[in-house]
Amino acid sequence: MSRTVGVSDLALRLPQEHDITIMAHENPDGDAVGCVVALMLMAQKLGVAHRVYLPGDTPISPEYSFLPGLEDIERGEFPKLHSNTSVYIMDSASASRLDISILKCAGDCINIDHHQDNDGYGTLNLVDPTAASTTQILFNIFRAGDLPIDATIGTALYLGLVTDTGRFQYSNTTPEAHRMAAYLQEAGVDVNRVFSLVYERTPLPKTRLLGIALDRLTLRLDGALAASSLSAADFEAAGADERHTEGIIDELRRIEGVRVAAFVRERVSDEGTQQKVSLRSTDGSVDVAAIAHLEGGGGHVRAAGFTADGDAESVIAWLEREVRTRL
Ligand SMILES: [Mn+2]
Repeated sequence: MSRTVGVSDLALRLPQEHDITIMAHENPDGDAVGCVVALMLMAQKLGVAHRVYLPGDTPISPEYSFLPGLEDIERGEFPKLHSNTSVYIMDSASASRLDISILKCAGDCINIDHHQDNDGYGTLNLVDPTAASTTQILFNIFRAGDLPIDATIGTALYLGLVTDTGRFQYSNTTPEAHRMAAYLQEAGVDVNRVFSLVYERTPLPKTRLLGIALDRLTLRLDGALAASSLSAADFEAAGADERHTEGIIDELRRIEGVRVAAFVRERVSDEGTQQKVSLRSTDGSVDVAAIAHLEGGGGHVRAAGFTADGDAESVIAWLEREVRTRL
């Protein structure tokens, strides 16, 4: 059983909850972290019992470490949920990025997201692809319920907004996004402090990793496709890990004439070696989500990703063929 709900439905429901579990997708970005922290703080304020869980073991990016409550987020193996807990899942397009067994033993599973390809896996679904960030949807819920947004909750909501809009520069930057930012600034959010903490504290390994990635950069299809890859050895040489890859794809994407950017990095685990691939379409004329879907991935028209077997060069060669047919 699955049905669509609106902002006002959840605004009514949230303060009446007794016990909620808050989740987001693995490898959490600023929006995912912002969502879980904002909802956790609001649950605290409302006196709603809650626990917070993020699947996977990728550490939360240090840029977001200034948010409160991160130490309360449970990671790794998740214990069985009460059958009556409502699970709020934020910013996750499909249940494949979550542990399905978690959903089986829960009460209502509430899917709150802005990805256009969200598959509606919740028992209740609030999916709004026009929202710039999932924190914007959460903001709308809080506002509809007249729930108190203080400077701390506002900062968590703002983090999702500022990161998912590329600091209010991407095409998802609507007047609504700016209005939300204005509201939050009036609620006490220090936007310059967030900027300093998120964007002006680059760890040296991240800069070193970027250097290697730019060194590996190749242009294909007459410059329409920019591709780069990093091996496990590269990560080691830079003293870096997956957290430090954020932003590399943007350097590839912004090269003049590039229509598709592809960033491939090697991941070695107990299950073997795989390639994690991020894709960006600069003008939306090539639907990179359609390419990612071919390999079981997901995303938006302009930003998508997937995981593949094989070496980086063969993955990039495959991408080159797929992109060529779409130019
Ligand atoms: Mn998001």
